[in-house]
Amino acid sequence: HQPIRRADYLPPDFGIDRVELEFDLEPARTLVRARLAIRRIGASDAALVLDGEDMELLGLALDGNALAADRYRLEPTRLTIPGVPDAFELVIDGAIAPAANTALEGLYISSSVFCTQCEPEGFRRITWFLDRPDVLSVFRTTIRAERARFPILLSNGNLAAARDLGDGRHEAVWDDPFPKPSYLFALVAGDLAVVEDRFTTRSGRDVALKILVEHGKEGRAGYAMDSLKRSMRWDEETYGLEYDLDVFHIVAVSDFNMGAMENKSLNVFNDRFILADPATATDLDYANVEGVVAHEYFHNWTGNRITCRDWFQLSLKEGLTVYRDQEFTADERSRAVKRIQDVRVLRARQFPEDGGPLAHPIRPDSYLEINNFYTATVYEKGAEVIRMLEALLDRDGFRRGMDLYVARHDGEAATCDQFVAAMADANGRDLSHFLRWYGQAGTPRLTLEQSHDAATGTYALTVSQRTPPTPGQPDKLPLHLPVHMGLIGRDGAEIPLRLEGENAPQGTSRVLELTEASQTWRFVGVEAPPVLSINRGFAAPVVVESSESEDDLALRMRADADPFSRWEAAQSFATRLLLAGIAAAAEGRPPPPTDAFVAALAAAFDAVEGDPAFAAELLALPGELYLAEQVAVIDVEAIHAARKALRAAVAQGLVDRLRHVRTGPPRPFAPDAASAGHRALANMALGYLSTIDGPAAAMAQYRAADNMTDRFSALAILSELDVPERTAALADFHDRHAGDALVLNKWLGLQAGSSLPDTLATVRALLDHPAFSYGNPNKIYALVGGFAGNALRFHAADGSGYAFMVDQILRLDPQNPQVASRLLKAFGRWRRFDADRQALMRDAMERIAATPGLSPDCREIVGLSLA
Ligand code: B3K
Ligand code: ZN
Repeated sequence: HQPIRRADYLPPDFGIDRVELEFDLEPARTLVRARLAIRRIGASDAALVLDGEDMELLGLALDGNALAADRYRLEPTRLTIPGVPDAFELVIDGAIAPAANTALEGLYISSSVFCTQCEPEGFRRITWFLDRPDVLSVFRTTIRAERARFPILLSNGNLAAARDLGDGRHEAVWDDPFPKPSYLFALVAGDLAVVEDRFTTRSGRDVALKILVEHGKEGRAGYAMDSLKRSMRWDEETYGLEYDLDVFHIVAVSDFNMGAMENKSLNVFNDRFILADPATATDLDYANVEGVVAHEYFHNWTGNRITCRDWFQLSLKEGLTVYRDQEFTADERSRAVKRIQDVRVLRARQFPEDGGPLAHPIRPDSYLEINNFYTATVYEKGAEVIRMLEALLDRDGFRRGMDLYVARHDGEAATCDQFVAAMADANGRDLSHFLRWYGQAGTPRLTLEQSHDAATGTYALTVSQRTPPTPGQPDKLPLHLPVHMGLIGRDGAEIPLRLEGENAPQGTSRVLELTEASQTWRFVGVEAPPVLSINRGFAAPVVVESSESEDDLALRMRADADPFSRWEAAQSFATRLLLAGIAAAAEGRPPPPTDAFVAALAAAFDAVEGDPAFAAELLALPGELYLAEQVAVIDVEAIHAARKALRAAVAQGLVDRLRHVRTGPPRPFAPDAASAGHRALANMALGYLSTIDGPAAAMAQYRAADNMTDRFSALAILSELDVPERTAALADFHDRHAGDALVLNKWLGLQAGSSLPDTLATVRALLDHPAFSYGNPNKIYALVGGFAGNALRFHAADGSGYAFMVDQILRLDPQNPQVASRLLKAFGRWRRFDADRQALMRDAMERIAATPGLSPDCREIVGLSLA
């Protein structure tokens, strides 16, 4: 396995204009015939080299003539045919074994349903092909299967024909008129229930919407359908982008490596992102269903109509589509709360990635296995880069850029450069400096210098940037980024912002453009030293190193006009105390005084009465992963202890307010954001109060709850307490939901994430529980992944957590390398720990590296991690 490099990109030697596929489906052995209309591009006399893996070749015919074995060369990953004409038809007969496909790439079976996953390189497990995203073809797909077991036969596009074959089998033919790369191909066949609705596009196209789920789960597809319709409307209203076929299918399957897949008109979903009802789904599940349904739908334009030239451009579609789904949720729910939640995720997952051995730019330069690069950096930082363009060009300018991008590249496979060029050209801007974001890894750090001259009423702000080195990139260049800021007076009022040389103030919140290593801005008409509010809305994905006083933080917590910055001020204040507490815990000293913070939090809390969702975010202390990033040497016990101590102090200090939150009449369940906000705050209060009152209230809520959010929140609180109620509630929850895999995954995950000391023993025992299975990625992520995310127990000082994870990874790698390699990333930050843990983690990874037959997926991650 040689690394693939971005710089080596060459256009294909051949195009495939038309693909006709015929499937004779049988779980053990499926026959696939591919009829390809191939045409040489350019003047070379290159041989035709098709990708293909894990298939049996049954026959090859070129323009109707069978090819003898000496006319081609078959190797494990490719099929080479030299001396082909400039235009010809190739017919390939092959056989595959879907029932034996445990990697869940290509054609496989999930609970008796045939389904496919072709992105990024799964199509080459279905037939031999130019399996690269810059080869766009029109597909016709014929599916034949036994009618009783597989009454539903689906592929991309419109149904062209269906007939009975007389022998208990039937056939369906699907035509997709839009040229697409092979990674967007999909096929589904099985016995599924159909939930139907309709949508009329704004130009009057009547679209049939069909969501297919396991029989009996029809009642859990309503929220997904509603989300789909709202997404379709939103894309029309926000970007003028309409759906383009007469049918849109979503199929929910239970065995799926990731969240979902945007195959043209036939999205395939992990069922956890479709199924939701009050008794089984939490508010978070509802929000995830909405977000993922929207994300996959939005790919129809950003991904499918305009696709990627090569996989290095993955962020072209993923960063942009994440940005679009974030904006959809912001419009549908609360913009401030959505921003806070996205920043939390970015800081907990992407910042550590960007600061460790797996750091890579949003457009990577090389890979061994592209599946390893579906990362928080490509997705979430990629979305932040798009968001910065919006901040720099403003909303209208961004929309002009999107319009030009679509007009220029519809029907093409494009690059990130072309996207940025469309943004630049539509706005008459030079964005060449901005492009550095695509090539430079690492999280920039901003430092600030401020001065105020009372005599002239001038306030000067100097912002400096520095990006720490990352593997392979020792020296970093300054980036072009928006500095979204405002100034606040001591009275809490926003100060009008007038830069030196301007005739009049331009609002109270503005976006400055930082392009140099260091830049200074002077504001006039500033009578007294102001309080700076910087990186409002988290406009740039950076760390701001600030030494703001506690008084300024407290002022911003209650008075900053930007709600994100209010939350951010609270997080900064809490982080400061927690870092002091971590140092104290490590040295066995008492924690620092918390009165000033608690008072500021109380005032900030009082100022947001009426927005419970936001109040809940204010009360949520920085997480352990985030805190781990802020210290020189990670001490998981000290982090856990410090956080626990601050939680207790906040509970004591805010006890009256917390109790007040818990009063009031019960509200009937509704999944909307406002109702969810009330539950979020009530459950946040319950968690704090349990540190004072013990388990009784949580147990009472657990028993009385009429929805999963309240029941599961109570269970999560109990699961952190070493009390008899814990055991009782966990047992009850299991029995109540026995047989419901998605709910039992929550149960597995909760136990795997518990901070109680016997967690590893529990997890080991659960490996043998009927609710767990190594064949299902959701269960693996819940139990084994849940344990890997349990910093306290995974990093147990005796190395038991590491040894356990190595066993699990090695067991999974041969059957599903994608899942194994995701779990392996848990070892990536090993250099941040103390010497003993470093040694244990290195030994663990070396054990993996020394395993014969290790997948390229795991080999790449372990290689990068140890380098
Ligand atoms: N595009 C797919 C991801 C495919 C990942 C393959 N390992 C889902 C999404 O981002 O919408
Ligand atoms: Zn996506």
